[in-house]
Amino acid sequence: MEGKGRITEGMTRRGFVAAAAAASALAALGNAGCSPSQNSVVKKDHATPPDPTEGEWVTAACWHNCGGRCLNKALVKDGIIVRQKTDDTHEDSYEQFQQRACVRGRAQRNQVLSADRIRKPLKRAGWAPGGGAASNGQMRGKDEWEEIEWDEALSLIAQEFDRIKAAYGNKAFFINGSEAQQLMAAYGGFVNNWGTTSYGAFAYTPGICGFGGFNLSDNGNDRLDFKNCEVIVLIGSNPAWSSGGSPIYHALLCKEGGTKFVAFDPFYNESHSALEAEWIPTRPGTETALFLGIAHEMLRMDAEKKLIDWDFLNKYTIGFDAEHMPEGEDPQGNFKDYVLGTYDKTPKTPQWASVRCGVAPEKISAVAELIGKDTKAAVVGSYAAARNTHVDNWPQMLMTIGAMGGHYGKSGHMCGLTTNARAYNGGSTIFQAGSSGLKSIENPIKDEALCHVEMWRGILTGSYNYTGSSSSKRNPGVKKDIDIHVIWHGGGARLQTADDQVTGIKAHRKVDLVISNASFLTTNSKYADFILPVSTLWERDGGFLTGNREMLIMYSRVLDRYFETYSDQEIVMMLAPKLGIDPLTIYPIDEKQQFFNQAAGATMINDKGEKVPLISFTQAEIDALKVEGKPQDGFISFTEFKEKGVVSVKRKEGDAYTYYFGKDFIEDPVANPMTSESGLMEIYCRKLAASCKSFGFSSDVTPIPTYYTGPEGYPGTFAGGDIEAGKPSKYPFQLYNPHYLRRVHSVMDNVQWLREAWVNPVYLNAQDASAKQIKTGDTVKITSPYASCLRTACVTERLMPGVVGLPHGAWVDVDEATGIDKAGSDNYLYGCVVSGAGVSGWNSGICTFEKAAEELAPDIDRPLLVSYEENGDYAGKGM
Ligand SMILES: Nc1nc2c(c(=O)[nH]1)N[C@H]1C(S)=C(S)[C@@H](COP(=O)(O)OP(=O)(O)OC[C@H]3O[C@@H](n4cnc5c(=O)[nH]c(N)nc54)[C@H](O)[C@@H]3O)O[C@H]1N2
Ligand SMILES: Nc1nc2c(c(=O)[nH]1)N[C@H]1C(S)=C(S)[C@@H](COP(=O)(O)OP(=O)(O)OC[C@H]3O[C@@H](n4cnc5c(=O)[nH]c(N)nc54)[C@H](O)[C@@H]3O)O[C@H]1N2
Ligand SMILES: [Mo]
Repeated sequence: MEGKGRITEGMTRRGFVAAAAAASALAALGNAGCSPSQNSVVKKDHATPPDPTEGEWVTAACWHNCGGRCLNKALVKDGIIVRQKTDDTHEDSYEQFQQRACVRGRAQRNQVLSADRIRKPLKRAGWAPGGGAASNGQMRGKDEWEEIEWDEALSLIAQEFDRIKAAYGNKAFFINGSEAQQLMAAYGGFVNNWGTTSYGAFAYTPGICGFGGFNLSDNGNDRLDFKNCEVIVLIGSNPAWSSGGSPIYHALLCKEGGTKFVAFDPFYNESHSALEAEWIPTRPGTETALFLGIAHEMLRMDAEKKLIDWDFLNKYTIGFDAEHMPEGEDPQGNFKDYVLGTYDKTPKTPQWASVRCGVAPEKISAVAELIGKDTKAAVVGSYAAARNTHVDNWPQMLMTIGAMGGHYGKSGHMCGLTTNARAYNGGSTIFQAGSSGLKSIENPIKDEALCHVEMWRGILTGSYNYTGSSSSKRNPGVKKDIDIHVIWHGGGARLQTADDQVTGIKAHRKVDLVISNASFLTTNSKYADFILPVSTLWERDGGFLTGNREMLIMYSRVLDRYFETYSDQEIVMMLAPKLGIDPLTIYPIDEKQQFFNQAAGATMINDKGEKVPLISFTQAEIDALKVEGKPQDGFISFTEFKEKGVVSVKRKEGDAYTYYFGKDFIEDPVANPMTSESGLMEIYCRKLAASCKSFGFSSDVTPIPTYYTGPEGYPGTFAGGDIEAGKPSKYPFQLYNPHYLRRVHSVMDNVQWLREAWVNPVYLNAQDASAKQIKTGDTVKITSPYASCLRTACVTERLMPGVVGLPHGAWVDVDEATGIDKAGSDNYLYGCVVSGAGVSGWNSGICTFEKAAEELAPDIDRPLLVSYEENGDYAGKGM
């Protein structure tokens, strides 16, 4: 059919790249396998550097969820991007640092203009409306694709929606993505989902037990104070890889100022090496045991060494000892007696802890001594240690250790989270964009919502555990029936990034219709029936991005519309009338006006601590934008902001932005209580145990942070989960997922520059690998209780024995003949293990591994999933 390119097998994007290049990439893998390769097959791209004075530098969005949101500029000449650069808007200094882009940001044009960017809607060839056999669901992920006109695609979708709504009602629609959800709310409602994604056990517990906000690094002081720490104890922290922007720079300044770093981590990572940290290998998900051991040692040594801040415990906490229990509770249930083993006859000694967490007993004692009340100490980390099942009390344990040392509310002392783009720089955001002016439409369906961990199982089996519709209103879990017929991925990467992907694929094959709004043949798209190609932020009118607290980015349009791609809002605007909905009820104002509203409403905290308007506008600027608005005064003119792309502040000691976590509470706990029932830090927290139980998943959380285990994680590596008996299970290794430099979650996995630079191996400990005669570069098959995948080994002393590190986010690539994934998709190896408050246990996996029979090609040589011939015809392959 005219204009309907069929997709052919085996087209490789790199067909035109010299074979020699492929050979050199292979050679690089052979000698490194772990580290960036030295050669570059993309040198061609830089052969004749363009003249940076020709063309226009435009601020280009770097919008991905590493959180960095750094300054990225594109040199546009005659509508073509010829070069990229980063922050040179001011001199880099300690007081005002530059917001510089990372490898991914600098490779962004290779994403936006990638050969596999989808240009026109695609329909799965074997799909037909009507549901059941007509949808031919088992072919999802295997079928061919055909190009289809927008109008035809949206009409087919609308007819199928109407059919399904009439037959099954709105509870048949499982919808992701904010714009798609807005449309579906207007259409009568949809089934939503919820989960703990990043935060793990920090998602629901800190507020209940009085650990302040959990939001991105709120527990750290601001960056100017970090360097006052004598000691920084890291618990799962790798800013060099996973904190976009400046955090590793702030950490380095601490090191240069003489701060000692100690790191509890299964991996000796790039940050540890940069900070010259003392690495203490620690098994994933075992921190509660480890810190019970540390608490034991602080208690044991206190009489002699004065480690515990008793005044702090007595004034600001409840439940530490029998004398400070909440009224009506059994005094024997206090924390101190649990640690000392007074009643359960099991003192939580360093030896007891060591068996569980793998840390040598003498290290446990040494760290206990290091974080006493008279040392300026930070005990901080990311959510990583909380992204485990059966650790719902880890945040409370961490809070307890901080309270024992009195490490809150003062200079050089802190305890809790310091993570993502705001790591090493706590405190509220200085710059904020205004509201777009859109009002959100409430979802009429309030009595259904599936937890990420079990949502695919729920859709597949038709039964799930309902726990309330919002995180603030969890109620006792009840089994409910559900009958989903439509999955619409209007954003996010759920099928790739949520738990239990094997079941997820089956659930996708079961329903009548799957739609994916996407720019590439992502995992969501691969198992869909319609792919609606979305524009990227480089092709939109502008917007704001924020990463660390000291800056705000305003990006602009870099490219015209790319082929036939549209924004998610535009897609909703086109689909709504076909469903009988007036699009103006959803978007009464257009995207240009939304942008202006955000700009005009943007604020900053000035040097006196007052919130003031950020951007000034003249009438001429407003007219040029073709929007409605009034002139206003602000800190920076719209034109200057647009040209620079970034605003930031110059910091100095003692300025209005100085921040110490918990200071207000410490100064006056009555006037500024914590969010717990008592207003204090609850080391004994009745509500925490009750709340975790009410989800209906498991009932092992106790009012004080005690040690308990689940079926996987470290105990799962032993037969019957019995660590002390020591007999290995079928899966004797712990499996966990470091966030990887090549990608932002699943984003950019298809960027060839990054594939070449970061090979995405599986990290294996040297002893473990040599016991199986595996060396770096060998292909390894990793098998979990759920499935297997292939990866190339990176054999290293940097990973502790017994642990396997599979980087997070590779797009699954299942060999349909064997069921084995060739891409190393993390969630292909995770199942449905639900515990406590529904935490996704990304670091709680178990596995075994062996040398694989087949040799895996480097990712750079795996074909891109979709490709267009030079003449613009569609010629990719379906899988
Ligand atoms: N096994 C395992 N799983 C994990 C983790 C782990 O460590 N291990 N980490 C977890 C964590 S911390 C997180 S935060 C989640 C992240 O989970 P997700 O948010 O699902 O992950 P991303 O890959 O960032 O997905 C964003 C998707 O949106 C697309 N996109 C970008 N812009 C637009 C747009 O304008 N419109 C549309 N329609 N799409 C757009 C991107 O191309 C990408 O496909 O993953 C979690 N999953
Ligand atoms: N390049 C890149 N940057 C990212 C992302 C990305 O995908 N890619 N994702 C972004 C997002 S949304 C998030 S939430 C953050 C995640 O950022 P992080 O939480 O910092 O990332 P991880 O790599 O999972 O873990 C950090 C360190 O903790 C260790 N670790 C893992 N599990 C445990 C554990 O149970 N105990 C202990 N003690 N250590 C453990 C790891 O070995 C690693 O060294 O990164 C953000 N930044
Ligand atoms: Mo995250």
